[in-house]
Amino acid sequence: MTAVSPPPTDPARLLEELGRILGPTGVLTAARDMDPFCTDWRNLYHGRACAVLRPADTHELSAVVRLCAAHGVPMVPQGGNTSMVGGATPDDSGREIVICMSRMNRIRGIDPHEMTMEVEAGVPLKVAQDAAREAGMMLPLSISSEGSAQMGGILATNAGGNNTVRYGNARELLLGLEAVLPDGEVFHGLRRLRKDNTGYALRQLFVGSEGTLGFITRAIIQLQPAPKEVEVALCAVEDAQGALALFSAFRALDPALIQAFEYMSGTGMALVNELIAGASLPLEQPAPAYVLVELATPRPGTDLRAFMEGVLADAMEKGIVTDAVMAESETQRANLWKLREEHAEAQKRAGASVKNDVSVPVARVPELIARATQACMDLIPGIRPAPFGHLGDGNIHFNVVQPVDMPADAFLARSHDIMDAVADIVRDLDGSFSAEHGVGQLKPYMMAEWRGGAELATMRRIKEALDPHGLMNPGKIFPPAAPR
Ligand code: 2HG
Ligand code: ZN
Repeated sequence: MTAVSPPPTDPARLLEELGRILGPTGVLTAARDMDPFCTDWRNLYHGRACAVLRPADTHELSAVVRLCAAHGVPMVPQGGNTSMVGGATPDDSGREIVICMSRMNRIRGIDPHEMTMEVEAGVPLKVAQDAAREAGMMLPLSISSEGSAQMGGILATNAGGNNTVRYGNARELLLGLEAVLPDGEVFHGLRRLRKDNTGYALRQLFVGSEGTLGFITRAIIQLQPAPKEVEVALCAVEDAQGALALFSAFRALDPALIQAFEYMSGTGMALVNELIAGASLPLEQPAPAYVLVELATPRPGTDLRAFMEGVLADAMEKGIVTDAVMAESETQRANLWKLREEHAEAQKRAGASVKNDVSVPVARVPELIARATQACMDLIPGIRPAPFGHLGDGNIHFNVVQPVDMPADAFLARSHDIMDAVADIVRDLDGSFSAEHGVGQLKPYMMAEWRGGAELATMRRIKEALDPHGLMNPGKIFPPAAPR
């Protein structure tokens, strides 16, 4: 990779010029104003920035990127700052400029005939979901951080979440894209065509690029019809094998109905129950593991409830499910989802934890969970494995929480031992070390081993072609290049 350019010759002049473009509220330089933008959600990374910029539209962004590029200043794009891998946090040199997309937050239109929505990058996912719902449709992407996570970051990281099992990842929802390239030029790809074979699908290059190729500024997203019937159940199972058997039972009958199929460990659920206000397990007994399944259909009169009851009754008869509860109201549905969505927050409150956002072929999830649990317990006695996640698409958050009596620092010092032990098993099961959270600055060291050879070399060539001076989100995705 090309080395990052030297520091700007005249930072004061640069800031003055940036202020002229963005106005006084568009440039933050006081440490207390910049702090929230320099620390990640997990509190793993504490950077320093030369400034935080808040452009209001593509035109302003393009102008400031052009200026930063001319001064050789590295730029860190930031949306809702919800990265789990430090993907939006600057380094600690104080040379990087964070460019925050929050002011570019307009929904520019919803087309009911095409069933599309045009959004700016800084629109929070929840706001976009609500707008789709008000228009009688659905934006089929749901993640725990949807109140804060923004559409630009969601696309830049190809976020997945709870509905991937049915609708795919963010990539699959994308029809058109506008982006600002590392030199400030605007890439105009805001088309809404289902068929458009005109060479490389460049818009997809930005999806999953984690801000290393430019700034996503606007996008056209495919919506879906609003569901007319929705059913949610929480099921107790003995283990992940039982969870997989239940998934297979639903899938065999009608895979198109499965909106979400989520796995939770007994340990993780106990933490949610204990540490999250208002969370309470609506089953008689705690279980070793749980499934949250959501079915939905846009067709009224389907009697989804009878269908779900039938599948669950059969699974109980076969001993696959030991107990289950189905939501009977919108409030109950939200309460069941709360038990799942608060897993990350509960684990944060439980002490230090190590996250492994991994994926394997769906049928191998039980083996992943069994083997990784054993490996972690062998590594650190008393460790609390609390795996959970999107079983329906094979993405498990194999997270482990520190032993109760171990100092957090001592536990975190073992992070890479834990990550490597889990990664060994994931590799053995033909999986990926980064399923939906991305590589960020947490995992670049794994790239050479997992995506080495032609794959990483091709990525480097694309990066060098678009960002020859390495100014876009340095230190993310790519491991430092070996000296030539
Ligand atoms: C989720 O599925 C998020 O809730 C967060 O992807 C997962 O905390 C995590 O590891
Ligand atoms: Zn997830």
